Amino acid sequence: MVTERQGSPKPLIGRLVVVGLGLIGGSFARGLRERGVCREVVGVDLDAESRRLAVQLGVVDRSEADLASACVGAEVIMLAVPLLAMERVLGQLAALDLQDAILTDAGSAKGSIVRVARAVLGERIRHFVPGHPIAGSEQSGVEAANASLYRRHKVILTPLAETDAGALATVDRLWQALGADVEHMAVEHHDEVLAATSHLPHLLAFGLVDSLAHQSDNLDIFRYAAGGFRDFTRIAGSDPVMWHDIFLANREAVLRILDRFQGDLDQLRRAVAGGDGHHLLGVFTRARVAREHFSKILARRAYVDAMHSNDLIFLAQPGGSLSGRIRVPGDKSISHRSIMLGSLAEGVTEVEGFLEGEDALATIQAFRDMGVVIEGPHHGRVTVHGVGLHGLKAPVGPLYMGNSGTSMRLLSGLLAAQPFDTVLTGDASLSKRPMNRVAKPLREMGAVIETGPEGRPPLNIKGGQALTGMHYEMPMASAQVKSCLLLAGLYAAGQTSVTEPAPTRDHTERMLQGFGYPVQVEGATATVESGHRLSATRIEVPADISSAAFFLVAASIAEGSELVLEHVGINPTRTGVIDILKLMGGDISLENQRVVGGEPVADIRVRSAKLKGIEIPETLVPLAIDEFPVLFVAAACAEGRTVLRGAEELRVKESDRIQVMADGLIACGVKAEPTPDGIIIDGGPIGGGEVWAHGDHRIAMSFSIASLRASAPIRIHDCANVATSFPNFLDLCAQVGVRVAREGQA
Ligand code: SPQ
Repeated sequence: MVTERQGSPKPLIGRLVVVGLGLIGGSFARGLRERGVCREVVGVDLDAESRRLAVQLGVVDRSEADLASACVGAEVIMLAVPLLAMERVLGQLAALDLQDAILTDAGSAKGSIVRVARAVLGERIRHFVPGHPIAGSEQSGVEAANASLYRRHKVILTPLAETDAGALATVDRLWQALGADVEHMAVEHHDEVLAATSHLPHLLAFGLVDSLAHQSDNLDIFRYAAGGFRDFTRIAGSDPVMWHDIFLANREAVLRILDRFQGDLDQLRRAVAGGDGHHLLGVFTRARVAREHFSKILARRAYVDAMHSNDLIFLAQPGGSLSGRIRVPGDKSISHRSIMLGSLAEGVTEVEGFLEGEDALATIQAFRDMGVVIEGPHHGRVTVHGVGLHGLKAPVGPLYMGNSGTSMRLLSGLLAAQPFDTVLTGDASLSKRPMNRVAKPLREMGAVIETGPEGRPPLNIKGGQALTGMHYEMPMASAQVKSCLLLAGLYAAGQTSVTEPAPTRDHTERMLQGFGYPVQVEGATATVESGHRLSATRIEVPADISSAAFFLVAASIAEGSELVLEHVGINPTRTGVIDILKLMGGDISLENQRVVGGEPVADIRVRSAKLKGIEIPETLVPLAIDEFPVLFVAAACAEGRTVLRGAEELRVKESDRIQVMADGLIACGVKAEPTPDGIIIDGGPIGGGEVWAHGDHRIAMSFSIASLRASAPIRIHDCANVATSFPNFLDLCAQVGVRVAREGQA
């Protein structure tokens, strides 16, 4: 069957010659031919049957056995022969008059090919563009040639210093025409990377299968081999000749990674022999999350499902009422701090009720990167094997904080005092948030910190500085700044005290005390002194009032609702949302109040109520700072006008929460007017509409709740980051009667 060329765009080049009509060369030829990228595609292969099939299948226009006659008038020559045949083919090509033909190749190791090319091509090396498509299939031969093989696959080109820019651009365009994602890399770097990511795993798979096959009880080994063995050794089914070529061609780089791996393997062996469970647990817990962690960093996203990294849409249906009893996930602020202080403590800290949201996971990962062994989270249980105040180790790369401002700001205080350098990075949203609020006072304590432009991330923190305690009058009410400085104060000479202009959440102060570290709190000032230790403890994280807030508003605005939220943290520095809703006429009562692990907790009963607009007292702003997006929804459902002032901090959260909420409310027909430090909202009917969460979890959830009083569906874009603080939000919504789901899954 001959495949017809698609359309007839102007060809990019004249004659393409593909030497080697296997899967790789055949797919390159076929893809370019079908797309009309070359005026003629000529195939060369020693095997007559491959040549015949290539023409018959439409992979090439014609095929030749003789390299010299095939290459007459060639504009681009692609070498897709086995690695160890490259030397021979390059030698033959060097003897031909190829004019200005561009040479390129598809070999999996580059150093050896480049060495040969330099030796045989002389001046013509300028026209050589080494390349490596990272694609393949278990099938082989020209019959498997697939015009789409390279679509969305990486192709690495390794241009040399002398490579002609025009030649490189042409090869770039050819791969791009096949839909490949082309990157450039130095030859040595390519070989190092591939040795680690591809060659070493193949060596291990071949080696393991062969080693087990040699053992006397080999039949039993293979008979009882389960999925793990099959998964691990799948690649031992690859083409032995091709892999033999690769290992010989990329010998130096493979040996380097193999030696490093052997060192790590020896350490594992010693740990097994010596019963060193701590080492084993460290390796296993880190490895378990490493793959996912790195893909998150590469996509520069928060810790959310790659499938939904771009635009996860929530579709919220109008109307409904709420009933039942639910427990929302653990408090985010307390979860972060449990990992930080647990890591710095001496002994093993057990955490219950941990929030398995993406922000708190970023904090766990950061401490794992600094050598702390952390088990879990599993059903909210985390075990932190503390290393003491001076036991953190230098991470090998930047610490990635995803979407989490709390992780970045609190960690900066801690890291400013470590003996090693660190770099803190984050996703697109976090990279826009102000960090001078922590960098400036830390510098006054002697820290050396560089920020990105305008005081934004990344933060480059120079280690080995001797910090000195100081007194700091915070210009803004921020628990993150306060906590950052208190953590730095654990290492600074003398006392460090922080005075806040208004009360903010005091989880750091409470938890430090819970770990046995003395903290003095007098009025608005908290003080720590270095020289004490943290002792491991048990932490029970209460349910997050910031997550409960969505349901407090939901049950208040949806007629006929009655809901109980269990075990919610009601730390007085966090209960502004309850106070504000009560001032608006909300029907909320606290039941079964108790203190758990130093934090007050209650079950909260909420019933629907006729809300009225109010002027929100400015003293309540820091106590409800994260709940304003959903309080704006309450205001939109209230009778009369609600006015918020003194809340300019809302403009520097995961999004500009004043503007983004105002835009969404207006899109739903609500009268909302943003002001520099707040908003004015006139309650009234809510229509349906299309709104954008701008990657801000709290905005996405707030508009989901608004639908309860909407007259038509609300479509909410960019909701993936809901997973940063409230991973099971949609499930709990469904459980209590809020009809919101991922679009397409209602
Ligand atoms: O961690 P992050 O991204 O800064 O999270 C937010 C949130 O809405 O979840 C703020 F956007 O919460 C902060 C909160 O606003 C968590 C926090 C803490 O744990 O110390 C303190 C508050 O921030 P700030 O800037 O007022 O100190």
